[in-house]
Amino acid sequence: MQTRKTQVAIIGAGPSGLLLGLLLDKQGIDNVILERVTGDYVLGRIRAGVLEQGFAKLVREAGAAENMDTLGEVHDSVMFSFNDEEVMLNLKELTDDSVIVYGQVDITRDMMAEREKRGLETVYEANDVQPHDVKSDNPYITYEKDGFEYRLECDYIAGCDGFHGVSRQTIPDDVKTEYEKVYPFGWLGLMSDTKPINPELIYATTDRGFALASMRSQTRSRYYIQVPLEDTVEDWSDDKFWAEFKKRMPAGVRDNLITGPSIEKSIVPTRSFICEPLQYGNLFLVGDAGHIVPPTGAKGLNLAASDVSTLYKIMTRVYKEGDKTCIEQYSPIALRRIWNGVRFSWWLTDLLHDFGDQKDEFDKKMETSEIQYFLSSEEGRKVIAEQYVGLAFEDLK
Ligand code: RFL
Ligand code: PHB
Repeated sequence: MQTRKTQVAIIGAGPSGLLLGLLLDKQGIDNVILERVTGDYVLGRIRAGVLEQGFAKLVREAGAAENMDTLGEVHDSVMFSFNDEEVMLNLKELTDDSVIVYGQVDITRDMMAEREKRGLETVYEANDVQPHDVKSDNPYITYEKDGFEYRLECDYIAGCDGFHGVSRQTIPDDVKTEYEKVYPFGWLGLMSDTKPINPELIYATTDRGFALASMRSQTRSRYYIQVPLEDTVEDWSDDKFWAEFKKRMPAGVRDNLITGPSIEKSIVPTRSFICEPLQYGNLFLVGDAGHIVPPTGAKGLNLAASDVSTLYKIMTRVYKEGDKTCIEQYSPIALRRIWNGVRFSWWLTDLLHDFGDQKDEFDKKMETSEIQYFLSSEEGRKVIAEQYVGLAFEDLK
């Protein structure tokens, strides 16, 4: 067994781990990332597309924003539609803020490249990653790579290993509480190299179910439709997807749809999940490792960013000022913003999707009435817009 040392050991080279690693490095804090799969595999996961300005600011601070700031598109508005009725939310007017459309794959690639440029170590294809003694002052991680066993000693462990990672499992069951809601549908996503149907994103509610028109650029579209949980990608040929998607777009934009071969198609289940607390001794859960939201409000990656922001400020204080008491602030600060994001995603998911038998005619009338109430007044639109662009990050005490 070979033994090595670092200050912060990071498990997972997704956006959370990479962003945290770059920020810590900027503060002179040594870190190593252990990732289970290859870099190419990480980049093969097509996920988020909408970044809050708070996330973008952190990426700038991390020194990986050049492409995002030149290729990312600033969106000042977002459209909601209810069958054929269109409602535009002008984010800029309502909040003086906006979002950036730039793919998770691209931001991940940019951060990987920056990490490599700075010579920071990422161990890809690290197997059997296992944190140990996380309650002690000398935690360590064991892993296997290319047939050799390693022991990575550290001061702190950042569990950035996503929903299925090992970090959360390290917190004993009698210490943690997990809150979960599983929704009765999935999202079928299709990516194609075609011009987007509309300049702004469209969140569309119809009698046939929900649909979302998003994009990665002016030549690449990302579209989603709500599908039954039992459906598989094989049930959906490209032609079938395009026909159904078109029917769910509002009449005013439907005819702008340009179709083409899919370059990716996948189905994701939808759920809300939160683990409390997010800190156990010297182990911290960051991003999807500690919480999941349905994609409706585009909050998953953005919540990961606020976790990273809090943890990196804490680590900076620990190493620069020698103040270890602040580590207790991680879980309460991170969770306050997470619960807000979870509530917003749950609310939008509830109002915009078809819940089939789970909702009766009365429930449906209540849904319509609630969304109309919010969208018909400036105050109501503001409440939606300020959550969509993202609430401010909380500072340490
Ligand atoms: P990730 O991205 O899952 O990365 C975790 C990494 O950890 C590795 N790993 C391990 N490594 C070592 N040892 C182990 N035992 C390990 N177990 C796992 C994994 O291989 C992986 O590389 O978590 P992270 O970094 O916290 O990032 C979270 C985001 O990926 C996620 O929240 C977003 O993608 C959610 N999301 C969206 N968020 C937004 O803010 N805006 C959006 O527009 C948005 N759209 C989406 C989304 C998620 C989607 N899916 C697929 C769930 C759209 C979709 C369709
Ligand atoms: C995406 O572009 O993939 C996307 C955009 C907004 C969402 C979810 C996903 O709410």
